[in-house]
Amino acid sequence: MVFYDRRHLFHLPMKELEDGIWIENPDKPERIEAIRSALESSGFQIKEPRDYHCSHVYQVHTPEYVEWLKEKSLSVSKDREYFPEVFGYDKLFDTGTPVTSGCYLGALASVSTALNAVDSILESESVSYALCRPPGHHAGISTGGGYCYFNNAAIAARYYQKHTRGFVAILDVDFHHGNGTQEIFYYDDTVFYVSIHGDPKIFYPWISGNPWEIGSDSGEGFNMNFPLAGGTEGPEYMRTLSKALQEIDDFAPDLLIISLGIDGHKNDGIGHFNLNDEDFSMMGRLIGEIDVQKLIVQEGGYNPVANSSSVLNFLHTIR
Ligand code: OKP
Ligand code: ZN
Repeated sequence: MVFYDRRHLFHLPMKELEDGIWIENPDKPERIEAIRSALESSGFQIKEPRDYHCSHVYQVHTPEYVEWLKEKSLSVSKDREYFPEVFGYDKLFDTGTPVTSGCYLGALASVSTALNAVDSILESESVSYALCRPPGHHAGISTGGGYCYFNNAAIAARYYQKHTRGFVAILDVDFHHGNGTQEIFYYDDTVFYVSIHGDPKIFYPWISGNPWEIGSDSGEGFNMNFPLAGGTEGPEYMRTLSKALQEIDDFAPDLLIISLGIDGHKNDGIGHFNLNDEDFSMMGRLIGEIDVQKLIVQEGGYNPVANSSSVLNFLHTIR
């Protein structure tokens, strides 16, 4: 089942500060609208989600952060955006993630999209796809960043556990390391976070994503990072994916959440792998070999054309 919420259209970030220069913000509504219309034309039925009480957000994020974002967002005027002035002393950790007038409600709708998909899983759907925007995997316990405000996948994992007490694995295949998801579950042995991403020595978010970050205390061994070089092609990527999937299979989760980014596609302007449309078919096929219910949560992917073909391919092969 596919879930989508049109309220993401009210979140319209304008600019991002990159290396001291203002550029156009790549998190455009079109990246998601392209996927939606591709899914519609190939016969997928798309459900508009119902809303959930905002309390689910507090299973992951601190009240201080959520309240701060709400107040800032609801007070910024429609044609403006708020950027942190002093980094390290504000609740957004980078220069790409402005507070817009629509970001709070948009981020809540994005969370709802993921929670609706979890409900379908609880009602025994085998694979569900949450077409989320804004994305979530960079959002940490009390910080936003990397175009992310609330961590959709993490909130979905907690919501699932609330209903089942089950074990959850999160496989993150976005080009960037999901520092937020890693942080949220770092001390937790009930959620296994596994990520394949561009080497953080070179690529955003720089602060995390190394192989020695393995989790801590009871979470030790339940966090795993597979950094890859820029330019990585399909065959090497699939070898790494197979290793990651073997680890997930050993963990034997009750639910597998896939943080699906398309920014590893060769035509994506933000990520730096060399994957093509067919590689996303192969990814879906390999992941589908694990016999467990699956929740796919959309993360990055900035080329509308690559997004739609790759998501279609991925959804056609996963099971
Ligand atoms: C979000 B997601 C700053 C560059 C920041 C942000 C990339 C965010 C990616 N000089 N670029 O994981 O797709
Ligand atoms: Zn990304």
